[in-house]
Amino acid sequence: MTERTLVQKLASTPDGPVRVAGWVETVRDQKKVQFIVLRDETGAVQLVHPRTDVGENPVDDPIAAQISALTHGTFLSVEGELKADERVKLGGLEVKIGSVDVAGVAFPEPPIADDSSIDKRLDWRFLDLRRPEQNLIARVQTTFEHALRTWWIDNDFIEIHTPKLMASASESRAELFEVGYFETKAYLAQSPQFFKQMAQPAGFGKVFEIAPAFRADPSFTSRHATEFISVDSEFSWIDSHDDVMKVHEQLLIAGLTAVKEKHGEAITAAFGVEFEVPTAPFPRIPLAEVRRIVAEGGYEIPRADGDLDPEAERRISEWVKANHGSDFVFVTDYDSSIRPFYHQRHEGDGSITKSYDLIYNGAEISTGAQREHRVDVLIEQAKEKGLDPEELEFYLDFFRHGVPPHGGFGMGLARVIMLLLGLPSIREVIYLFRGPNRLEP
Ligand code: AMO
Repeated sequence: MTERTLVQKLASTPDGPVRVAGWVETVRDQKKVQFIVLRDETGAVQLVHPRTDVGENPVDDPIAAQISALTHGTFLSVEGELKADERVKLGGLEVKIGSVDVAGVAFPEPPIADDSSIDKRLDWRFLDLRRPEQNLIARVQTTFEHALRTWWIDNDFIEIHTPKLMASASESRAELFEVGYFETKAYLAQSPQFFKQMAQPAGFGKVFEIAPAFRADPSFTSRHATEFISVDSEFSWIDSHDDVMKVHEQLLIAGLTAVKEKHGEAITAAFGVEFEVPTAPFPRIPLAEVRRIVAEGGYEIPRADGDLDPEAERRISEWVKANHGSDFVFVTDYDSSIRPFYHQRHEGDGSITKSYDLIYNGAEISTGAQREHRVDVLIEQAKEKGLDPEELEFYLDFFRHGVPPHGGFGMGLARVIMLLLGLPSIREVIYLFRGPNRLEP
């Protein structure tokens, strides 16, 4: 049997015998000639079968009968003759069918169409993922993750895998998933926060992890999932959160450069987005200043001393784009009252933390900070937040046996991809979305 050629490779394959395999996108069953558009994971190709003139006896053209019976979505393997032909709109080539081998028949009525609602499409996610745009999203994410990993490895970071089953909360008591654990109970990790920090007293220096995180967040926004991939890094010997931001922006530049090089044109064709690779340094604006800018722009943040709401994020992003030409902005120096106990506070002004949120194209993608590594201060801050230091003993021990100053960040992978491609929801970019009312498929 002729070896299978991927559709993408046909353009560089000489005319002659080939075998292609994929699923039926369309069939045009005409009187004299039949066409199939066959798609595989790399693209689509036109297959052609000129009907044999069989007069009153159509069974004498068994291939024609086979093609007429094909349903949309059926997986086929086809042997035939490849021929370059400029007149063919789809890729300037076609394959004249020699034989058709049906591998997996599809029901005649596809359960979803291109204009189905996102919920319906997610019900049939494996069919939805056959769309070329979905294939591209998955490739963009692959390239992005690979580039991040390469950057970390080139810069001597160690990859860690922290447990997702935990005895206590990792971010906050709210939004915690509880699971039965033999005679007791466990919690799903909301973040690798404590254990990536543990790598610092462990003497690892610089670490990263790309792994799931779980939040029992009941909201139905376009940017929240109950399970998401968290891109995390943590490293020692920093002087402030500015050192964390420097790593963060270099990492993102590496990731976006790779995506631009490999998929820039395809992204523009599929999503109409012409994204720019950012340059360092990204603008840095303290939160107090952001509040002022947003207020001057005529928007009242609902809670004056609270976090930015989505509208404020959108507005500061717009302002930064207009005034600094940047798609990214680090909003720095968050109030201690709205940050976790482990964020280090400014010397001389304990009301603000050495922390930041990174906003990209209008929405938060990341939180980072220098961590408090002085155990007495850490205990005080935990108590102030209403936490019981006894429950945190395992974590506090990290800081009792020698630890360097350190910091890091966590970044939501799906949010980055969504905002990069200008898509309306993370549901579009997550392989299988998990939300309050979605556990299947
Ligand atoms: P934070 O809670 O801000 O910080 O989370 C970091 C980033 O993770 C993403 N994210 C989510 N993505 C999808 N669905 C969710 N429910 C969800 N929740 C969070 C966001 C967010 O910016 N430990 C700290 C990070 C650190 O300081 O290192 C943390 O988890 O993109």
